[in-house]
Amino acid sequence: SKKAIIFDLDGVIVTTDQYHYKAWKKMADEKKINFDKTINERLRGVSRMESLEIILEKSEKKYSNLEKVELAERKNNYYKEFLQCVTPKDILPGVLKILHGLKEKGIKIAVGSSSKNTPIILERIGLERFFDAVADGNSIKNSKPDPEVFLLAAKMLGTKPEDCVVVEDAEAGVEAALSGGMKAVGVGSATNCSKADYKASSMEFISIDELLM
Ligand code: B16
Ligand code: MG
Repeated sequence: SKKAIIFDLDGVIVTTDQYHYKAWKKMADEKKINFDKTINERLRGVSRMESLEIILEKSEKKYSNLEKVELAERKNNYYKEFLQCVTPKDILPGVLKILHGLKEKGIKIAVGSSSKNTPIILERIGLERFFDAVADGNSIKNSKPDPEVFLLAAKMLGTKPEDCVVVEDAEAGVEAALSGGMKAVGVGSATNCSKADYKASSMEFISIDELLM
């Protein structure tokens, strides 16, 4: 059976995915760039600058690198304002039960997130000292679908990739897990992702035995 579970953060542990959407939407509206929930689905698990590039596909204006950095910073400032109202109530259904159950069984748990805001979010939801390892956007060069963040988490745990299961809400994250040689469980938005080894609409409907398949 598997020895470690690596959890994505936004959209798996906590509902911050809606705040990413709101913050990008505010920036896009100000710049009169078309942006909607369908385009937003492509941003799940993708880094901040790569997300901006996807949004700018709909823009007639060409932005310089400096302007792009400014737009990304503007979005991140909006996002950080939304993060100030995040509390433990934003932890998604079923998550705490699974996390405590895994701990009781002595199974290692890690976070593998593209987000540079991971430390702030974990603090806001009161889980900053809960995980055996945290790999995030601050410590990687290549974001999902590259497996770097999950391979780093496995290394920090001292667990071989083939003994890890990743829980993801993003297609890019499922691909990252598989290309890192790990199993992938798709939840939420990733329920549509055909490549996932196992799928459930919410963590509420996954048992520990199913995670350890
Ligand atoms: P930041 P995850 C990802 O987090 C989000 O899904 C994605 O929408 C976001 O662009 C990315 O983090 C970077 O976030 O701007 O906070 O560094 O799903 O990998 O936990
Ligand atoms: Mg996610």
